[in-house]
Amino acid sequence: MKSGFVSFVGRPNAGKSSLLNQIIGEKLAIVSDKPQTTRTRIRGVKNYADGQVIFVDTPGIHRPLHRMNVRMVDAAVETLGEVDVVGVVIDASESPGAGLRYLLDLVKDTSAKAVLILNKVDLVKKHKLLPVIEQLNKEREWHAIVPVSALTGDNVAHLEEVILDALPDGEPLYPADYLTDQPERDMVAEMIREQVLRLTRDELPFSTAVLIDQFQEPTDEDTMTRIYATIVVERDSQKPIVIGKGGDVIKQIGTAARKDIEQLVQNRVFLDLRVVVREHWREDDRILDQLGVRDRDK
Ligand SMILES: Nc1nc2c(ncn2[C@@H]2O[C@H](COP(=O)(O)OP(=O)(O)OP(=O)(O)O)[C@@H](O)[C@H]2O)c(=O)[nH]1
Ligand SMILES: [Mg+2]
Repeated sequence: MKSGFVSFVGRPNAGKSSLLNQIIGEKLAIVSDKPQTTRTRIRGVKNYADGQVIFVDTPGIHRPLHRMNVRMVDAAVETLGEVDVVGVVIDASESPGAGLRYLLDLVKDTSAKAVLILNKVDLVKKHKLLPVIEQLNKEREWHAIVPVSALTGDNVAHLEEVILDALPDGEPLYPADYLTDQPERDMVAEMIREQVLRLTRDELPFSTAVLIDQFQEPTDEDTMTRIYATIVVERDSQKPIVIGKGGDVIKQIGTAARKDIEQLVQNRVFLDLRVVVREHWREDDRILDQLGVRDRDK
């Protein structure tokens, strides 16, 4: 039997969370077309006939301008010294730039086996992929280079084989029915934030957070799951954007998030959303702790 940890690290938007979800077959991490979506590490555990893999999704590595972003990047970088395999996820449809350079330098010193994952191959013509592989092959000794599409699932099973094979011998570290380290409450907050990301633009996605104020499990008298949540924004001017004309945006956020949450909790959900302004919350350690923008292991 094999067992161990693999972290997915890469630039924002490379498709790390999509890949985690594709492998696990459940939506463990929210995904958006905006960068810096993931803010914490997210574990997903998968069992195979010959082993167990703990996949760790991480926030995208970027230049941090706020305290929150320092925590995010730290959470990703820390995994480099803790895992057995590092999956360096690269958006193969993007031309290489300074960000990629920084990422490759960062993973240079990891003692973990490094697997280069070229994602989004559904967007790239094969003949254009080969020079990219050749170029990146010169960068370091890769344990393997695996092109995949996290979106279509193309070649993902092969990637899983490569990862499992690279892990040390060992017994499973988690019980067979263990899926993720994320508490349900956190997943609910993330599902709401995912809809905020989907329905807003510009600075809003970056300066929004979601706090769960109350999570009422169903009882014999009240069979609904009742959730009260707060959407935090940074400035007064952002509040009306999240709420929308006559409340239409927040209504859309609520309706869409509720569908996902009902799927998650397997029950009918009453969802109450409010919006509050907390200036500079991205610099506020107390709020960041509350939001779980931190290492869950510490
Ligand atoms: N065409 C295509 N799009 C993809 C693929 N993988 C991810 N995407 C899209 O790329 C965008 C970013 O995906 P995420 O999974 O959120 O990326 P991430 O690396 O987790 O991003 P951060 O959390 O911001 O670091 C989303 O719009 C995805 O739908 C892929 O294989 N093909
Ligand atoms: Mg992500």
